[in-house]
Amino acid sequence: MGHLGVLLFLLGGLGALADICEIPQVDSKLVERLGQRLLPWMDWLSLEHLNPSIYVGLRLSSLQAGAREAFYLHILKLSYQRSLLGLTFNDDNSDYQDKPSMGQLALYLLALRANCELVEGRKGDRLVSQLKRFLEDEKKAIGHNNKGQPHTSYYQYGLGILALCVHQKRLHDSVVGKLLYAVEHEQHLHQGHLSVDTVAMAGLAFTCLEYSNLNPNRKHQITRAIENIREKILKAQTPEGYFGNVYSTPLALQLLMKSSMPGVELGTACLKARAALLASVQDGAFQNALMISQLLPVLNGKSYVDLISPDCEAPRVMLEPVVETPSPPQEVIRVVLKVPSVSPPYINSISVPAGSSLEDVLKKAQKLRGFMYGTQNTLSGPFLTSVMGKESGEREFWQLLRAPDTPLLQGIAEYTPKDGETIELRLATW
Ligand code: B12
Repeated sequence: MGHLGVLLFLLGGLGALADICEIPQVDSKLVERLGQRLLPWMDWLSLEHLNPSIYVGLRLSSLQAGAREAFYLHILKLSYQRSLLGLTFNDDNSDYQDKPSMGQLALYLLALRANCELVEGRKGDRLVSQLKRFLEDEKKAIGHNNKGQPHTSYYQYGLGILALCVHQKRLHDSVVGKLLYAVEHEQHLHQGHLSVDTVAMAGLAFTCLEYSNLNPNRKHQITRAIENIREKILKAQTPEGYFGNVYSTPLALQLLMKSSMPGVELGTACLKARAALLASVQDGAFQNALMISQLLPVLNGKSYVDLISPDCEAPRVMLEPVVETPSPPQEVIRVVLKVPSVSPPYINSISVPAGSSLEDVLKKAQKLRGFMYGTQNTLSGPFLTSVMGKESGEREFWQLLRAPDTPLLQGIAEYTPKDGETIELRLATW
């Protein structure tokens, strides 16, 4: 090979490299600061606040919480098994409502796998059957003609398939088929615009199935669906570099990472997404524990699919709790709170200290009378379920917007309105 040949060969090699989605290491102090935000959550041990996603995120990260982490898994097991398998001491029906949902059960199974456990034995079999039953029910809700919708969401449907797959539990082709259909006929996944989170989760489930070859009859369809999803996600990249938005980028990267797409500048797209993510981490955009738990694996080059064979011996840095210094008293700001979709419509200007969350604004408005709201705790934090006594119905939700028409990217506990801002609560469908 002449000089020119060598040069072309090297350039070709570099080009091929650029097609692979790789996330180079990030500053370890930045990662540690993110991990530290999870620690207070690990002291919150009621069933309502237990969050298997936090455990999964930590185990797939470069960080550990030592005895705290082990204790957290122990409590997760006690609480989840008790409420799922009915191993309660006072067996009344009152805690029925506390039963974990399909997605929560799936995350619990991921947490077990993150500790290198496989669901086995009588208890394990019952958990697996329960998750399979959930998926069968959802399959029925979607229906033979695929016209229906799952009771939960396609996000949870994908999560359920992924969790069984990392435990090498086989699902009927028809259950996988519903998710394949939804991805192929995108409009079934969402109304309006693409939910990058949902397709990324489906992609993670399919990647696990492809790797484990659990549904050989669907092999080609699965491979095509993964390609299709990768293309969709790449198309959803914003000028700043996010796939979808800042909060869907971690799951999108979990899917794209380590993959390659011939003829596509995947490497460049991923580096751009990484840069955008790091800038927003530095800006403090990652306060939510669930979001941090989806991001930490990415910063350690891992994805949920790695739970097929997790590395439980990998060295991880011990997290030290930080002592928060109380912030000095803040100036007062005014936020306009608006609820046009009730009659009579509600509008009021609320004064709160700068840096208050939207939840603080809602609390203050309620205290001042004339405003009412209700929340339900979820793995993402408090979810607004009712406003002025009006509960959101089936496939409805109380959407949070900054006037005139910008949906917020954070929930009521994290969003901090600025002085003079107008926040609208709008009953919307999804
Ligand atoms: C499906 C979904 C929805 C559905 C939920 C309905 C349903 N029956 O499933 C709908 C469309 C209603 C919804 C609404 C909102 N969502 Co949403 N949602 C999701 C999604 C795709 C999956 C959630 C899930 O099933 N998790 C798995 C199960 C096992 O966990 P879970 O805790 O039991 O699930 C419940 C909660 O997640 C809750 N929920 C859904 N979204 C949100 C958002 C917040 C802030 C909270 C507190 C709760 C919550 O609904 C789930 C079902 O009950 C996630 C994506 C992701 N990466 O997590 C985004 C996501 C969590 N949502 C997000 C946002 C911003 C919202 C809204 C605030 C948007 C808005 N401007 O109004 C609203 C919530 C407003 C409110 N009333 O409090 C962001 C949160 C980012 C962050 N910083 O935390 C995410 C990450 C999407 C994104 N990439 O932007 N969402």
